[in-house]
Amino acid sequence: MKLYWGPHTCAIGIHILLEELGRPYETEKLDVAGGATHAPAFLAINPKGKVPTLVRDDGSVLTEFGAIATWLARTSPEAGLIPEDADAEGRMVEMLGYVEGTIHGQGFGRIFAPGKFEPQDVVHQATGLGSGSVRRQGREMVEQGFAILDPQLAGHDFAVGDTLTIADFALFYVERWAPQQDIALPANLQRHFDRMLARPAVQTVRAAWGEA
Ligand SMILES: N[C@@H](CCC(=O)N[C@@H](CS)C(=O)NCC(=O)O)C(=O)O
Repeated sequence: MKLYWGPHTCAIGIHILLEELGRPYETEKLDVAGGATHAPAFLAINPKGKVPTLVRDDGSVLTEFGAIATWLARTSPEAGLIPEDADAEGRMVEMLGYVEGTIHGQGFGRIFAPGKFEPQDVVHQATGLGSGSVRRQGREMVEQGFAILDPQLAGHDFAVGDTLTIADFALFYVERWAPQQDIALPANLQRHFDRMLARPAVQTVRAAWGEA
């Protein structure tokens, strides 16, 4: 299978998951910031124009972080990355949804691409006439999201309780964006981030991405 990824993107969580699972895979790096995901050749693979994109061995394409992570975990059941317990599984899906939809999609989305939310805001910033309110709103949403998640990790090593699940790889990628945007991680999330950084799979992928 083949993972399409780009520097600084959420695809890092899927790349780390592939390493953790020890499954054979290849990768292709895209210049996402330069618009490579919107080139016709890539849109023919994933019309959404997004990474992570996974092309499986049968040629079928899977998109969306949670879907890719779920499929990888379900097809490597020995890794135990999806809890058997229904309540814990529900908590895992809850965390995935909040990280992907709210903290990433709504919060960091406003920080990285304010023009998608309010084109005038970008004009105002460029001309010095405005305050960049969309980015500020995104920042507040991220901080609020982190504040909501932080108590859930109190006394736990992982995103959902005491065992590694696919939610850890999602939480990791938004935690990783925080210091890049000068956003302080609350204490429990900082501990989680540090714990993830110490994992060999994370170090392998960060080295491959030129970050370590
Ligand atoms: N809902 C998607 C979001 C993926 C996404 O936003 N990917 C970003 C990088 S983190 C991307 O490819 N952006 C390229 C673009 O929008 O042009 C998922 O969960 O996989």
